[in-house]
Amino acid sequence: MPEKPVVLLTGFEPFSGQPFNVSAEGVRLFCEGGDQGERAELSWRVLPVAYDEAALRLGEAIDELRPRVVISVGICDEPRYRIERIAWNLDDAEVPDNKGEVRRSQRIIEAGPQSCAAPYPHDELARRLEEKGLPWRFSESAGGFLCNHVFYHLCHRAVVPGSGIECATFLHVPPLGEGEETGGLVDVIGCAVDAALDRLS
Ligand code: PCA
Repeated sequence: MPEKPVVLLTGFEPFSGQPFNVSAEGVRLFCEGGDQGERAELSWRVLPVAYDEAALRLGEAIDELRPRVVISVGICDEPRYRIERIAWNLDDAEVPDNKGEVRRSQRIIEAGPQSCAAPYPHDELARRLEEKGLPWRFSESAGGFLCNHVFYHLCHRAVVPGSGIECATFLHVPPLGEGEETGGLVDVIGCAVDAALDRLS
């Protein structure tokens, strides 16, 4: 039997004084729910909301797990799911990260391209969300904070020939409080993983 593809999902720790970040809960619940266990080897990590450390942790997880699919998840302040398609080589946010670092107008990877298109079947994910009646939109910017930072590192790494990563993308999800119903979120993550797995060669 061929080896199951490894799928890495990441969420974030809380930030800006909030007690909870549903992105971490979402990836955990999805992986522990085990629905895709037949098709893939699922792993999840919670990334710190700190510029240098987040990129480091993501890189370590990729080195360790050698995933073919990586889907990163973070919260936004919209009441719908945002399918991010482009990562920008720019840290630019007013708010400090969890280590107190503020970055304005700073390139993420000095020699990297200005932007990176995520290698992922976004239209296929959109079709699945539409089918389930989940609210969504495409987005061409994940902002200037940690979500775009991680997304850019991910895309930059994925597009290097031989990276082993065939599908990578970023999902922005509505914020939910602790204990609020996360059913929709787990569904969305499932759609995102399925769309990627169906695309693998
Ligand atoms: N959202 C933030 C960082 C972590 C998260 O969940 C963002 O949109 O950049």
